[in-house]
Amino acid sequence: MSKIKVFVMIMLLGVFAIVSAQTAAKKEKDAKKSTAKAKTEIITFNVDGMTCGACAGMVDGAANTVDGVAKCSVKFKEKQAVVEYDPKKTDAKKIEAALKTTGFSIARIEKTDAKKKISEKAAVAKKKK
Ligand SMILES: [Cu+2]
Repeated sequence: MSKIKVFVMIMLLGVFAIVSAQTAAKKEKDAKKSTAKAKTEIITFNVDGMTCGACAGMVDGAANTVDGVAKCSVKFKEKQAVVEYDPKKTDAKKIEAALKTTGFSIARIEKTDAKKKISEKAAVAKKKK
């Protein structure tokens, strides 16, 4: 075998090693994400002053700037922002502070670890309307 062929083979092996290492790292990251998801908490804020979907988008965007926020659902009609977060990475105070940067009036309503409670309350709220 010529020196060039050996060189090319080594290069190919190197590229393969890098690609598989990256794939492994990505898998690990995804696994971490899913385990983090299992331990999230949900907090609901009352958001006063929103008038349209764009306002809700602003609040949603502000919540998502916080590291540790997994999900955020903002409904301007209900004047509510429901934020799902990883308590190991962030807390209600930090999320509240981020939401306040939008200029809307923000007030913490409740904190619960059970998603079920939220959906039950949402169902009750719907019935009232
Ligand atoms: Cu608006």
